[in-house]
Amino acid sequence: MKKHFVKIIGLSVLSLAILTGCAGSGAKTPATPVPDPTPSVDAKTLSAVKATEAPAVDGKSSEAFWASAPEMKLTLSNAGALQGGTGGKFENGSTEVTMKAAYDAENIYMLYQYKDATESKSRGPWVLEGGKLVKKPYKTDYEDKLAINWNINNTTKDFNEAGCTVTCHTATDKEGKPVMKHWTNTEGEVLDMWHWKYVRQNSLYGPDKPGLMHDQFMDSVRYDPADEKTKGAGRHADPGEKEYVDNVTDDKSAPKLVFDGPPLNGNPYVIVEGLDKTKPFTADYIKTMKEGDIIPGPIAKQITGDPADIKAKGVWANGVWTIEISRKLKTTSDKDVQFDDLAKSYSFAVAAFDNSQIGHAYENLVHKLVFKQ
Ligand SMILES: [Ca+2]
Ligand SMILES: [Ca+2]
Ligand SMILES: [Ca+2]
Repeated sequence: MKKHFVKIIGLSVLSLAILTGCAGSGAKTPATPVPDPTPSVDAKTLSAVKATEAPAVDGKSSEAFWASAPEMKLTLSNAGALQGGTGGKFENGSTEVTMKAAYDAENIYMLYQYKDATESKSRGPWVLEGGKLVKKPYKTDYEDKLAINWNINNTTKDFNEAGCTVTCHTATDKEGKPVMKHWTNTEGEVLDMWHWKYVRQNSLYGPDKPGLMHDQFMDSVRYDPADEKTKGAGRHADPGEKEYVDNVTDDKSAPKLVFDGPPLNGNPYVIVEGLDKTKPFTADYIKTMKEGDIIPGPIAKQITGDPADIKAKGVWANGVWTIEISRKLKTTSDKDVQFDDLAKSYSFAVAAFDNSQIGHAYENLVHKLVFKQ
């Protein structure tokens, strides 16, 4: 009885955090968390089936095992309310995600499908406007993204009941404006964060080859407005190479590179180093452009190692994203969830970003992945 009581108190505190934290300040209308109507096992649990073939990670659900894998649906909402409504649009700030999972002796595979009316494939591009090159702001020109967080070794307290809510904090930036940041509450609490980024990583090896889902983690580093190094608070890329640089000169007045020929990666809004042919940007290049022409905002890197553990490919068609991913069941990094006991369940939570750097659609829920034997 006592234990039950403590749990209720604990969850009430979490509910309060939901109201006052992530969806709270900065939002014009604080979002009211929707009570979870006694969820069935199926709504909360994703069963990974055995993959009968190694899938092509191509963003198409053409493999036979995907047709028979059970689906789990989850609703992400409140996208417009975050960070003063600066992004995470979707229709009414909400989208429904259908998920499937499969595995073989080596890998886990996942399939996500969700509605997004816009294929947001530019990220701060340079655009010729009125004869001048203008760097578009992230507020209006950003990529689509998807994130999934896993509780590494169940280190993060209350994540398995409440999901990312426990990591969401309201802080104040240098100008005194409220900002929302993620970090875990205690040292040693670590989440594995898989972050798919359409522009920067989907076409890294060409239009028809798998790209990456950026492999990151979240720890307890707190946001301190006086310390620029804590801008990302608890969010970090897995140790290794940085996945991109901005295509700007040091004084930020012009692009650094332009394509020399067609964009071989398939997306004209990103230059992939080592794949696309490029030449330095010069003022003369503008004479070859016409009004509305663009120069990519980011230069993406074909990274390897710890931050490159997850293969992914997203394809947008008719207002729906289909994203297929693959990761080894086990890696050697302590920044990664290890699916090393297939009899266990693994808690995760999902968020989606529509043309948005920070604001995202999310849920105040957590789900469990189990492996069907
Ligand atoms: Ca979009
Ligand atoms: Ca990793
Ligand atoms: Ca990781």
